[in-house]
Amino acid sequence: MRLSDLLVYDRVIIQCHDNPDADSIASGFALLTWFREKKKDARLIYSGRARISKPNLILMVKELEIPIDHVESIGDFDGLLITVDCQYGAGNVKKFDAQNVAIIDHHQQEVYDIPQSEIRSFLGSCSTLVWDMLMEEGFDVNDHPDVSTALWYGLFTDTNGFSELNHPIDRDMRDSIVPDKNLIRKLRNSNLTLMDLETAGTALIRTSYNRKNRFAVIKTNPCDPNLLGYISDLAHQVDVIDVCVVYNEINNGIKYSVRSSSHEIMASELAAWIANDIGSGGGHAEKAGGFISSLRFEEKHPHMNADEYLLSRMSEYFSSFDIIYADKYEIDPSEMKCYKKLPVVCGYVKSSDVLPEGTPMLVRTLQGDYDDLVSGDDLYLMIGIKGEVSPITKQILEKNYIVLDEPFDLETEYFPSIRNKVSGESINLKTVARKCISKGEARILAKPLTRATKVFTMWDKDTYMLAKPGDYLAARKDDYHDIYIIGKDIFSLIYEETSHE
Ligand SMILES: [Mn+2]
Repeated sequence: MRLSDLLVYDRVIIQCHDNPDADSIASGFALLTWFREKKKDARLIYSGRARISKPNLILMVKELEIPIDHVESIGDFDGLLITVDCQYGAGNVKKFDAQNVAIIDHHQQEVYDIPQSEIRSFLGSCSTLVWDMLMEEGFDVNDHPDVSTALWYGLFTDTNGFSELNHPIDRDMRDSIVPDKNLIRKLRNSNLTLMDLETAGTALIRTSYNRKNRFAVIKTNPCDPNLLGYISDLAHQVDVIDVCVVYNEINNGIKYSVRSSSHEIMASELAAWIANDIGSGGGHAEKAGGFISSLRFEEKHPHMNADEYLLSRMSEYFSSFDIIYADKYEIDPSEMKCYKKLPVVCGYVKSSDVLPEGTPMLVRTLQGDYDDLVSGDDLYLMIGIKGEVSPITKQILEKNYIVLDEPFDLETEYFPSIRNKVSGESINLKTVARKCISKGEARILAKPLTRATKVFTMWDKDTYMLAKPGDYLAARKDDYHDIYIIGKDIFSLIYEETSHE
């Protein structure tokens, strides 16, 4: 769905979820501003029992002059009702009768009967989603300082001060928006109430600790989600706790923060594991978070409560995977088959075609960010079929690939981009990427895995590659310790079986 699809309606009501948070208010405010600029009769509302009462939200609404109203009813309404940061008909938003409804949200989808929906559960905030949709319409939020500050703060609060954010679109918004720093400072200093302090204290007293696997699970009473981040940051520093999960039940679901100081457990991976197929979770190696919707939870686990689920899911986690350290691991060639690489179409970009020689840049992909320096023949960026980027020299590119002068495109959630670290300018590589075809004749040994496996490769001993059951464990035929993982979805596209010769 595009925002411009919604311009057929002249009257628009934008509804935040009940007990709205900063993300919901910011998303609604940005949409309101856009619809009003398009000369629509638009208003921003919320409902439910509780009025906005948190000090930071009161300040946000006042300082940014956000015209949001609390309502009990919307009367007889024949325009368009849009629910933001929530889904029409879900338990956390009052359901009003409306002829036309749209949904803009970043939680796991739980409502399927509204055709006008834009739900991207991989994003850290609804603010990011609205920002991206506004960009698509050519609307530059930086022309509206109040909207910019609101959106930036929406993402900030929904990702525990950016510490649990991981999607490149979230990072793009964070880096391209210039918020009102002064106001942000005031908002940060009015984030918690005395009641929240007490909530944190009570939660810490009730820490439940698992000695064998060195993890802690802490439940808090309903509170601001940011409190979960603070509590987990504290627990994370305890010597005997390697991993901790802090959660509460709020806004129609389970909200949780994860921290890990074990290099064998990435917080982002554990957060996704906890959410499984009933929520979404992610973040960084050390800090991550997630959300599980009550509806999906009750469907899947009708006889469990949140405490039982989290404790059992955590215990299960520790016996759910194998670990391979490539430099010490001995593969068994007799249980593996030999494969050769098929010609695969990839993309490449000559760095100095995009930015001046010597410019420091940030390369941004779905898999993460990394820094590099623009350098003529010495730095080309290879773009793989999953949108992953790796640096390569001109010499190696020409040795291993047939280089074509044709545009390269990819169906992907995020096409890699680079950011000039001097000017801050961001460039989508889609406009400059060219095609090349691999001609590698290299042979590998591989086998599908039956259990989740973490592989620490020879080149990176700090972070692991994660395989799910069905993914392939591979080793180069000329070096049995060069072990890595190939996803099952791409394995058959890249490799074909060959004889052991
Ligand atoms: Mn949100």
